[in-house]
Amino acid sequence: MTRRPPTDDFTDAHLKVGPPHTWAVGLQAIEHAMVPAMGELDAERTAKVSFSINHKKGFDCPSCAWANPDKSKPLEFCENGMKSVVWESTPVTIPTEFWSQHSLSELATKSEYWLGLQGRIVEPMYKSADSDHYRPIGWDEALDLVADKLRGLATPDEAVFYTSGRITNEPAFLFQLFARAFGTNNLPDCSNMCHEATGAGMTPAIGLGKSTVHYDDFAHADLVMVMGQNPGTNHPRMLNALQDTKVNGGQMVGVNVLPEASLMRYKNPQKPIGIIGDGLKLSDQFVHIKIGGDMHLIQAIAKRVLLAEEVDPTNVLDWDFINAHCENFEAYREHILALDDDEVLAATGLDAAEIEELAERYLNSDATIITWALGITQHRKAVGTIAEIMNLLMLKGNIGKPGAGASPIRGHSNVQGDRTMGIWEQMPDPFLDALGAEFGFEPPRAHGLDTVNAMNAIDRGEIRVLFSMAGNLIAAISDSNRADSGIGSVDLTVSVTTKLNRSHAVTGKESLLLPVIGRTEYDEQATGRQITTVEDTVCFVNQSGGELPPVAPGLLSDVSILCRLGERVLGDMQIPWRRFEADYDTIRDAIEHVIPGFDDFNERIHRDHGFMLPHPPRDSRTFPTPSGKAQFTIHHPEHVTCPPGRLMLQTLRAHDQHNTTMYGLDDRYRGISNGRFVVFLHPEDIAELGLEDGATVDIFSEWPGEPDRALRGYRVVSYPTKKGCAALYFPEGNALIPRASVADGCNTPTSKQVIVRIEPGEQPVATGRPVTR
Ligand SMILES: Nc1nc2c(c(=O)[nH]1)N[C@H]1C(S)=C(S)[C@@H](COP(=O)(O)OP(=O)(O)OC[C@H]3O[C@@H](n4cnc5c(=O)[nH]c(N)nc54)[C@H](O)[C@@H]3O)O[C@H]1N2
Ligand SMILES: Nc1nc2c(c(=O)[nH]1)N[C@H]1C(S)=C(S)[C@@H](COP(=O)(O)OP(=O)(O)OC[C@H]3O[C@@H](n4cnc5c(=O)[nH]c(N)nc54)[C@H](O)[C@@H]3O)O[C@H]1N2
Ligand SMILES: [Mo]
Repeated sequence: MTRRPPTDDFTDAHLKVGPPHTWAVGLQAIEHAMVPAMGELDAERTAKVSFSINHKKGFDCPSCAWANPDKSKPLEFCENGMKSVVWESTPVTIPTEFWSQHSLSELATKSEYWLGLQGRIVEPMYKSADSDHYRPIGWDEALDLVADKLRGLATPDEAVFYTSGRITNEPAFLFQLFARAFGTNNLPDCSNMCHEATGAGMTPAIGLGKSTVHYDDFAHADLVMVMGQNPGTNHPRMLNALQDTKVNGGQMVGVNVLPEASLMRYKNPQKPIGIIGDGLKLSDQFVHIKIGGDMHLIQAIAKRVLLAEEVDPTNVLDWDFINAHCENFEAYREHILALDDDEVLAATGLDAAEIEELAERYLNSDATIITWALGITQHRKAVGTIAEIMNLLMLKGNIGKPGAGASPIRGHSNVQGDRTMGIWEQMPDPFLDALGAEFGFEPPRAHGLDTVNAMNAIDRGEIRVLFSMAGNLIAAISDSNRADSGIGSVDLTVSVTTKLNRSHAVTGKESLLLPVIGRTEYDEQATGRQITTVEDTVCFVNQSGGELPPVAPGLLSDVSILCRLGERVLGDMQIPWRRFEADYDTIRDAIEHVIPGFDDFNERIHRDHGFMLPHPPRDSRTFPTPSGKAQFTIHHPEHVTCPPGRLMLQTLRAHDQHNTTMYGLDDRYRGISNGRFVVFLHPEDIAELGLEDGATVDIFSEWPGEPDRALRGYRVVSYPTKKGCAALYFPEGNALIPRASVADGCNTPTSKQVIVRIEPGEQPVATGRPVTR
């Protein structure tokens, strides 16, 4: 039963708004997961994908980076993981005539939903500089064209090599090797727009930017603080871990601008108690904070802890930990004790009793985990906020002890692994030294371009080739209209991809689409079937190997494309591209030589199917900072206030989307169905703006010296967001985010902190894309 793709794009004509849910995941979630799967795949394909997802020998779920429990349940997947898998393994493919029927100009008017529904791309496609259409091209011709363009550049820095966290370790390692052997560190990735602040905030504190917890720590925590994260939609299997915390007597606190359903109650679809009854209460306290108030909140808790220590100098702080492992405590103490309490209340929008209650919970807990995601990382002061989370944890020795730790929850399934593999525009010298020694070349040392800087360089006409390994940079980056107009200056854009997205419609002068096999499909090479590997958010590396036949003959793997290109461009260097393509074990051998922690890589992957990477702070309380000690660091919070009549806007994900991919048009837990062009506003803000629930509005953002950015025709939805804080969906919201609005110290767009003005609008959005000028 194969569904045919729609010819018309969607509209919001049948949008329905109901009350938000107060619980997440239950029987309905399983139904939602299975119905589309059965509808689009044949029964055998469905059974195969659902039983092999996230199993030791199956494929790694491409949806998110959440960790697997040690013993997989019979069905270790969630509704959203299943949607992602069905979306990829659909048997719908794009017929050749599609490309002559639809020009790029037309495709550029379509929504991501419509583009993705057209099905899998199954032949390499080429658009020449004088055409508005793609046409089929052979693999050899396509790769020769890329090689010619790269070899013809005046300098390697005229090329940019973008990666999305969809790709697995082996292609990621080869991609950065290719870029550096070619001569550039221009390796921006989705992480620049995502958790960059996490690495930048954690590394000065503990020497490393990765989670200090094991999966099992959730079961042993006294307190878990879930900050700026919507687990029910974006990491649904994390609710199982939070359930373990609660069942074992621990407490949970949600800190968020929105009362997300999954922070309130959980009905586990894989346990009988989840199917009947009200499910499990999760948050013992919900802290309804203002956008950008988290640094003030963390400092206020720290101040309360330090004041308690003055009363009882022996029992509050973990002096053993601080004395043995930390530096700079006294300066930090002095700084925090000077915190202005009134400023805290204004910046957080909380009252003193709420902060006191949370501080008491922290004081009384012997083992605290703080988790966070984009509600913490996409703000101007994101880096400092994360550093303050580290300070707070260190006060009570919550690093490297059971049930405790810092737990950034990463996004893409392998975004953390890609970074480990060297996807970063500023990899440190020890990595570059080892890479150069392994392959006999001198890697470039000057830092390359991150995503914001790469897009700015594109705007200035400095980039000739943009090569994207997965992803949808044009839709994901801030300032959509600048991205759309700037990209036309690039000579060639190349996209290695499974399905069609906006970056394939809004392109450089010439454009190539190189279609690949997906994670659910097997990868057959000269020495037999290959596996690749991924690293999850708690540093566990596991294998991934698909079991479905590729959706069409003639697709290549990510690895094959890179090896064939490497051979063409860098054939005279000592890099064994052909051997790498034939046998991925040889790529893993190279990774083992270059990257610490991958000893006996092949043996452990083939024998045990996975292993934990070393993490000195977590494993032995050793800190790879310059002095060998953990550092208390000092940060100054900023209370960004909106001018009168303005609101602070965040852009976030609906339940039926994966970043720029739309699986459907519902945001079930928030009560939205059949549409996307809504702006969530607090009822009092609606009244103060003289608007009404359901009104049509235009939304503007302002930036000094630049014309207003606009998003027109949105529908107002009265919602229990924090007063003064608005929300609408990404990626459409990128139209409002000025390119220059970035986080201090890591250049991440402030996707959750944009000041906007909202005015009555005339026309509701009529097609799949809103008007943005
Ligand atoms: N199904 C699905 N899964 C996904 C993704 C997907 O799109 N779909 N994306 C993947 C990726 S790449 C990532 S990075 C993650 C993203 O995972 P999340 O970070 O959960 O993603 P968002 O939807 O952006 O939600 C951000 C949350 O932060 C809150 N928030 C916003 N501003 C603030 C603030 O100032 N303070 C506090 N305390 N809270 C705030 C918002 O209300 C919202 O609940 O999910 C990954 N998993
Ligand atoms: N305003 C705003 N902007 C944001 C965010 C936000 O919250 N607000 N979030 C940011 C975040 S956290 C992230 S991570 C970025 C996401 O940025 P990206 O990672 O660039 O975007 P995705 O939508 O995840 O990319 C999906 C595309 O990957 C390709 N793909 C999927 N599977 C495969 C595969 O197996 N192999 C290959 N080769 N290609 C594949 C397909 O072309 C698919 O369309 O967006 C960022 N932008
Ligand atoms: Mo992300």
